[in-house]
Amino acid sequence: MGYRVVVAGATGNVGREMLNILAERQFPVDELAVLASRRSLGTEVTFGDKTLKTQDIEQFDFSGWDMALFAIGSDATKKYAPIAAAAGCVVIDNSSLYRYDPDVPLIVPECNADAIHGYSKKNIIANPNCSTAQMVVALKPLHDRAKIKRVVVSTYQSVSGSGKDAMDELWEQTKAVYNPVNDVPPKVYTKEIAFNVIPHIDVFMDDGSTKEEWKMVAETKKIVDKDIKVTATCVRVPVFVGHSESINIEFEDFLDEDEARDILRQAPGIMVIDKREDGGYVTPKECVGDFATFISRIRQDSTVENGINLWCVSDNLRKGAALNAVQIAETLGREVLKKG
Ligand code: 2RA
Repeated sequence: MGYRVVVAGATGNVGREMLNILAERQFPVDELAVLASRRSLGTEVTFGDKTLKTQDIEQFDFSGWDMALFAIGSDATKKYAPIAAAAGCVVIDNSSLYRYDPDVPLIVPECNADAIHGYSKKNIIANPNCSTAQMVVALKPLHDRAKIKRVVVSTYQSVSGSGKDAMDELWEQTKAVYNPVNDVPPKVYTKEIAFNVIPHIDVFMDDGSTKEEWKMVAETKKIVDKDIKVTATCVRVPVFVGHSESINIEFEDFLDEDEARDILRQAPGIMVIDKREDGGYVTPKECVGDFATFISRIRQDSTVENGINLWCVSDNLRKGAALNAVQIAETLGREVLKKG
């Protein structure tokens, strides 16, 4: 016996990946409902070898459904998550709405699966921000061995993190560079993204950081350890899918680069590709469609007493969103609901 599963936001980048990954990982689905806004009503989506028509989330009755994977943004989540939760359907939410709520567990299964038992306070579980998810998968095993004091991270985030319109904008602007007649002014972003980088993701905060950078700090503290100091600079780059991160880590205790590499090699969800030669590292193009968080360029930072630098790449639609949400669903099923 399996689960009655809802995917809300099934026509978006993340919603479609949720369906792909539920099928790829053969999640025990007895029945599946795919929901969308009225604007996308009736759109067909695929789940394995099946084609399903989206239903109107406004009219949907969540009672009797085991779990709902939400990829509908914070505003819609604010309206529908409490309705689903009150109907007894556990919500696994990809928006940022509940991530910082003390009554809602924020889960990356490789890091803090046990925290899932706190879901029953609101019947909601939060999925982290994409740039946080891939980073904490690397930080947690190293923190367990040598206690992290401080993290300095620079991200190189793909446009799919902003959705389909941003991917179209990159594509059209890139084409226009070779065909100047069709000037494509910025719409999703504040500046041209083709052949450019933009040091601004989400809104600016009072201290000069952006909300994306604040999220990485707050979420790392909630998932790994509240005492870790994190400072982030989040940058949008002209890549379609795949977030990259340059991560500098300072530990309480010394950690040799070879031991760090061995720890990461054995850590769940991580693939180490790290050779000090041409092509001995991962780039975003190579991570697309993969479940793994790839780690390269592991090396001592000799400018501080106990420092390590590394390069981290992962498919932001997968580990950064849909895969992590499905892994939460797997953990919920295995550890809590125990059907199937
Ligand atoms: C981004 N992390 O990359 C944000 C939301 N997905 O745009």
